[in-house]
Amino acid sequence: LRRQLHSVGIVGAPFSRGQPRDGVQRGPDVIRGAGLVRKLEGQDCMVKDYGNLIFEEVSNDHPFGTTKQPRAVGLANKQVADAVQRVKNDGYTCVMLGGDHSLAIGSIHGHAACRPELSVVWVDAHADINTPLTSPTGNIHGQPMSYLIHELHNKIPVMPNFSWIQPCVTAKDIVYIGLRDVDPEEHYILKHLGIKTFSMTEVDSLGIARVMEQTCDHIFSKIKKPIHLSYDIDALDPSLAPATGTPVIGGLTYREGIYITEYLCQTGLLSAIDIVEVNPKLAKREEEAQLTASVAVDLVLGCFGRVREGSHRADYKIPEP
Ligand code: 6HN
Ligand code: MN
Ligand code: MN
Ligand code: MN
Repeated sequence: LRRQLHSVGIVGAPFSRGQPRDGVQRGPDVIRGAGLVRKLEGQDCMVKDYGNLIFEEVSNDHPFGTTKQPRAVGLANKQVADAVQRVKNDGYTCVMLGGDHSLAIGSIHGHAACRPELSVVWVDAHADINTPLTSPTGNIHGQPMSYLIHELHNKIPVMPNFSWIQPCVTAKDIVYIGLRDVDPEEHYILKHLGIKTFSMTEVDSLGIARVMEQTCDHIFSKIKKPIHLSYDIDALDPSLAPATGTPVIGGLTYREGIYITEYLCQTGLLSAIDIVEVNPKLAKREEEAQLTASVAVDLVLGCFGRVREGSHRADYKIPEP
């Protein structure tokens, strides 16, 4: 199998205000610490690490209705959107390292500014499609999709620091994989908008290979569109990714999780990737933090040409004695 060369632009987003648990802001550094850049370069990727964004403290960030810390989340996401747009304009496939999943608002928004026709593959135990008015928790990491979908625009109140956000994805251009903890209001929204979902039940019944075939049939039904892959580490089973804020039993195996990335890579259309919700502070032991980070690295490697059968350079020759 011949390797194709990828150019990868990495943006760290050390941000936690989309949910209440401290530590997820250390995600970018623990994922880098597990060897991300070195391993990508080891598989012949051209890597530019743009470093971490710097988020200012926001004072008097009182709730808007029940929604917590809207000003901090709105402001941070504007920075993420600008950064992702820059990475795309520089010609890289963008990897945004979170941080909590609220950051997908900015990542998808910035990506869509450069690639308006994009489709979204959302790999997660959760649907993250609550509106501010349906959210049972008020945590914005459970809401990002609701701000981005055209069909939900009239359900979204105007919140402080959110006025720059315009819906940029259509319900038919979204596929979910790995769902197993969906709130009733979210379930209604998914069905009402006819969004394609592969819950863990479909992963069980179809197998991950047919899930990926059908995912691509769905998003490429008309034209080949660039793919935004938003990968919440809690899609994986907690035995593999224990260091995360909202773990749910019964998740993707390592092989299923990696297969998703290998399959999307070989479409040649992966254009931006989020890896979010790695929280080393929630590990019971240091090994749990390291396991979670190294699985996160393996997901990124799968997105950029790593194949389990192995590979070799096009010009390789067996040495002669
Ligand atoms: N995540 N549905 C719950 C909520 O708070 O809206 C959980 C969200 C989890 C979000 O894991 O990115
Ligand atoms: Mn999740
Ligand atoms: Mn729930
Ligand atoms: Mn999520």
